[in-house]
Amino acid sequence: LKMETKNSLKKIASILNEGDNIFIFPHIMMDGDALGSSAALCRVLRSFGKRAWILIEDSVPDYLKFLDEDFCTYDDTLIRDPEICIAIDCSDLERLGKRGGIFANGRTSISIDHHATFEAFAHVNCNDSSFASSAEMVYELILEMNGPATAEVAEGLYTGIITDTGNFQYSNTTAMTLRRASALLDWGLDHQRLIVEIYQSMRPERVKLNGRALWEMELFSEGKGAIVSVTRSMLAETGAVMEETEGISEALRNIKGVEISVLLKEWEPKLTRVSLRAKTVGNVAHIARAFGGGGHVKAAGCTLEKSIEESKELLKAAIEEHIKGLTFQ
Ligand SMILES: [Mn+2]
Repeated sequence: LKMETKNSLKKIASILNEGDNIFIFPHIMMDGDALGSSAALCRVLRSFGKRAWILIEDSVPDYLKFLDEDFCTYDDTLIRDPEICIAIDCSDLERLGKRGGIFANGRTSISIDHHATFEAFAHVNCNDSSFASSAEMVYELILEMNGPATAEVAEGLYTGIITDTGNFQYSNTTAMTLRRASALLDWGLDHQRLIVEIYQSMRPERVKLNGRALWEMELFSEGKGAIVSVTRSMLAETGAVMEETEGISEALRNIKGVEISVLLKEWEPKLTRVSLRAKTVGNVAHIARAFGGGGHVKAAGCTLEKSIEESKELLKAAIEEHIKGLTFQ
């Protein structure tokens, strides 16, 4: 049975309008889009007098902490019998981590997502990869709900938009993305403050780790592939944590001629997390899928139960193969 994946946001708005006890689920290892969209929606639901919480299982990254104004909880008993469970920015059930069972307990479950590799897992699914961010879908949802157009709601949505488009650099950026962003500025959003919170509040350890890791980058496939590893020992050397590798694969992709960049993270001795980025014609969702992962055409990821060295060889071979099949303009 193939599930309907293109339910309308209008339909979701009417379901949310009917419910009073709502759990929101961003994906594990939340990013700016998952948490920003969730925070905006949570705020709107509460403004209507509903009980809404963002149920999480891992920590809120430092650069996003400003978004959590008592929205996030680890306590799944806060709402005993949720009428609605809504997943945001989750391409499949695995992205809910250990919360899958709680999600399924919702009398109505909803999923809003913009990943190209979506697999329906809720009662009501709305997946549309023409949106650059889930935040833009939630923006449209909030309009359908006649939610308050305030600076506070705009903050979460704008965070989702800028982080998922690389500040409007990525090819997923559309005219509609810019129109929505523009509308959010009209809502009174403090753009400068947001940029400082998200991008200009790094720990010095993080900047050091970036430099340490990038120093050992390797180019392959005649300079079209670039790969870098972050090992546990680099963390010890610099005092940074693994979450502070965000942005390293983008930095690699900035190199002239590089089409595909890879960041390998030594999560455990036999567990390597991989971030993949493509620049123009490459499709990293395709590569990630071959290793059981997924994501977007130009930004994807996967996890290998292998050492960082073994993972590196496997990824390099797969990317080399992929690059050979590409036609560059
Ligand atoms: Mn997203």
